[in-house]
Amino acid sequence: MGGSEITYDVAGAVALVGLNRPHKRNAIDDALLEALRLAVARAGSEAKAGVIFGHGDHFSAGLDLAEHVDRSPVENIHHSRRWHAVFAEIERGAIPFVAAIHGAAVGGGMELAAATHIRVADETAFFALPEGQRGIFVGGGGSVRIARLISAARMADMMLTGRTLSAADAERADFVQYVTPRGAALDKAKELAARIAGNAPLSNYAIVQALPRIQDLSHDDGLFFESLMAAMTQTSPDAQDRLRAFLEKRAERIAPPEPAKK
Ligand code: 1HE
Repeated sequence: MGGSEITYDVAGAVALVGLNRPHKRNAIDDALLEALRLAVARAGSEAKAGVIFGHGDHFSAGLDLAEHVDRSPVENIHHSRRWHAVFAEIERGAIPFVAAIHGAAVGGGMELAAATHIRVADETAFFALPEGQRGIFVGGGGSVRIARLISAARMADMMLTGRTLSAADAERADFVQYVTPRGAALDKAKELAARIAGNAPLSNYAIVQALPRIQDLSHDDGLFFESLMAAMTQTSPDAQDRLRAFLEKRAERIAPPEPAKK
């Protein structure tokens, strides 16, 4: 697909989108971004959930710094807006995405992960925002998405001091939702994506589209929007079938969480 900078596969109902510039630590250049856009659009039409992961030893080293040095200010604005458009297709597109992260997820790599809906990191994962050291600023939506996930205070700390977060730090900071042993993030992400793909498509769509928008509304408007979404989903044939399945004891029961490992 669009050269080899992205790999694309579908396994069952799950699209697997792999960043594939391992020799450059999956640094994101224009070609990779365009291939990512195509892969995300294809996933939205062919799959019910997607996983984004990195080939090689890292998730992504962020912006391709070699390509970046030659841009004028106006070219920079257009470049940043292209990142915004592609990441918006992930965050508010047709299907939910899970990021499987190992090694570096830095700068634009962390911004890409922030555009997905669930982040799984293995123990080797680390997160950094070296923009301050590089003399630049985030441009892939991080000031909105990362700041909302981990707080603007934590993000400022990372950008100003170069503080690096481990997988465990990132989980404590609410950036990462699952931490796995080394090498297990992709399998866990696939397992979660397969589970997500089994949900009612309209509920998944409402979660992807409505939930982030509701966070941008006032309390009262948010509650009203919620009622509209509730009415839309709960009167769908899919919901009626699934509610009946529960009442007729054909649906899976909710299991309590597994006891924590000692
Ligand atoms: C790159 C990039 C890159 C590696 N652009 N070429 N991002 C950064 O500031 C992160 C910069 N990268 C690193 O700190 C390290 O490369 C890593 C910690 C990610 C990995 O270290 P390591 O030892 O495995 O690899 P390496 O030897 O540093 O790099 C291997 C090659 O990848 C080398 O190229 P080579 O031709 O000399 O082999 C590196 O130059 C190349 N490489 N990272 C270009 N980022 C929308 S705005 C977003 C703003 C940002 O993303 S700022 C953060 C940028």
